[in-house]
Amino acid sequence: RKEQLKEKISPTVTESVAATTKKATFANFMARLPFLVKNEAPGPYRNQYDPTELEETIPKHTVLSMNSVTIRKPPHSPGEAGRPVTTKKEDDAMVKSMFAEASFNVFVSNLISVERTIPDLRPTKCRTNQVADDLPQTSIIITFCEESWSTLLRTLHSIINRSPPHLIREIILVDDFSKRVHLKGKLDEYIKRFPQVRIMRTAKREGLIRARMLGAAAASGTVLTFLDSHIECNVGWLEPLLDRIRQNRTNVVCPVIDAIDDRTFAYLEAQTLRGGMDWKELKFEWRSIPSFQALGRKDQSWPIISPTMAGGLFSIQRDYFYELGAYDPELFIWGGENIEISFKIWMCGGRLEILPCSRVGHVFRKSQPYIFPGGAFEVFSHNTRRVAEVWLDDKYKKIFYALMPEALHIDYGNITDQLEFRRKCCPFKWYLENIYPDLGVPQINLQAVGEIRNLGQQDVCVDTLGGAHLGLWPCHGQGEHQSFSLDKSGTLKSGSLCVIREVGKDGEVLSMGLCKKENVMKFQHQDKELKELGDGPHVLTGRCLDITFGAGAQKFLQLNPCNGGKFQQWKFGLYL
Ligand code: LR7
Ligand code: MN
Repeated sequence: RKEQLKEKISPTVTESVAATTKKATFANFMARLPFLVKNEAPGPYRNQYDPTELEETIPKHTVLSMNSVTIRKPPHSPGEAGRPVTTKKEDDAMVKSMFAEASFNVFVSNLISVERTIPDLRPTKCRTNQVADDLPQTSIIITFCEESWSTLLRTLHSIINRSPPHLIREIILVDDFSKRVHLKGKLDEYIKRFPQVRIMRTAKREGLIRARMLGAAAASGTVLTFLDSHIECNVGWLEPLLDRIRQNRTNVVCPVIDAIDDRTFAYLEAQTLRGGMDWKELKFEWRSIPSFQALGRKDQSWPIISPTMAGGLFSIQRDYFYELGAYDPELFIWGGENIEISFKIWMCGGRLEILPCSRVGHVFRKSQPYIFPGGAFEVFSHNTRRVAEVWLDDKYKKIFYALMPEALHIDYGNITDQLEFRRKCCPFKWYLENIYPDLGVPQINLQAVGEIRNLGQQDVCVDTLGGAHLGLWPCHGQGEHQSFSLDKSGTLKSGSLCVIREVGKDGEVLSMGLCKKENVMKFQHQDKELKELGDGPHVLTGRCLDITFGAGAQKFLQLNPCNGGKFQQWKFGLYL
């Protein structure tokens, strides 16, 4: 009955037993690697994954050698084998309030053993693939901010139980200025049972990027392995990562990230995908593996070349991390660093891969439970803008701004050091052509974006005035009501609304309205002027956008006969 159940939950368990008879070897693994890499000669191989070891039996030897306290589970412990956990109706209120604490189901997480079993979801071949005998040791760095108790402990136990002890130099926890009490003395007390676990605390909120760098600076392993604080490492997760780095120190490798459901904590198999990118916000996205790349893979256990990484889970040789300039230390709190390091790795001579034989589950959640000092949008845009300014060539930078003109108004600080570093790396065009040829470059239909500043007056900008008639206001550099775009056909927009002409009892006014063909205005932006276009392309009416001065210091935005004067000259924030 137990066997049947196992099979149902994890069909791979039975496959692993079958695999013992095959005695497959993988000695030529490296020699048959896909394009782009010169790897060092493979070393002496040994089968490190004993295919006869079932998931449940693997923790034992490690637990003993770690002096860990063995946690005894009740016979029907919830969530075993990665099954979903459901709760009773009467617990709904509790579930809801505890959900708010972490943006995942803390109530359910607390019911599950910190040493629960999870299904081994590796491609079958992984059980017999071999890795080198002399793998480098890794330091594991986990930063956390306000992490829940049970998820943090499950993270730790899963690492310790499912990693060969001699491969872990140390586990460094970096508490990024959490306020929750369980993350103080109680945590210090708990980790005493793990001699290899240390905790560092930041003196102020640093954000995950700088917190990771603090952890890295204290690490002494040959390899650095970064992990999130709500994960579960799966069987044999570590060896393939270290093996690949041993083969070439400039390989940077990620596990496949399985999903731990934020509501039920079910451990769910992730599709085998690679990391991609969306041009808007330079955001990481999962993408399918293109056929040209799939062809280069002999079987499902082969590495997947990935243009970008998700960010949270990867191994990198320590010295190489510093050769790459680590992370840009001016990236704040959360976001952007994953794209930064991905670009860096590829453009500065490294290689980024996802290894299907290495799997780690991560609790995917829809929002963050901690505060973003300064505002989430501001922090994220600051980071992405830095990455765009440093790593995108001019042409591509403009695409970024065309898709995210709001970013033009976000301060991104000084990037001199980053630009200096970048000089020794390949152009972004090289990355696009060689590493991510299928990304595609969006066709941008815009001429200019950003504020529209008058050249005759000091610090006067066109302003939507929040929806009333279009007017003028001192330039504030914050975007919003002063953020416009002019497309190639001459339509002037702010957000999704267009500049339109309305004739009312006070005569003609310019305002913002729905972009209907009958009333949108069109402009030809030439010699700094914004010339009104009449019906049909290139028909000028002879009027230009102008400032009319009223009684006192009153200024109005109007269309007047073009006269080449200073008040009819305008400059956009950015020309594309
Ligand atoms: O200020 C902070 N300080 C921290 O130490 C904010 C966060 N953190 C910690 C946090 O406790 C967690 O351990 O940093 C880690 C990541 O933060 P999460 O879990 O709140 O966010 P996330 O899982 O969405 O983070 C993803 O994107 C981030 C962008 O900066 C990082 O790259 C994370 O590493 C990344 N996580 C993953 O890649 C896991 C897989 C998710 C996907 C796709
Ligand atoms: Mn996370």
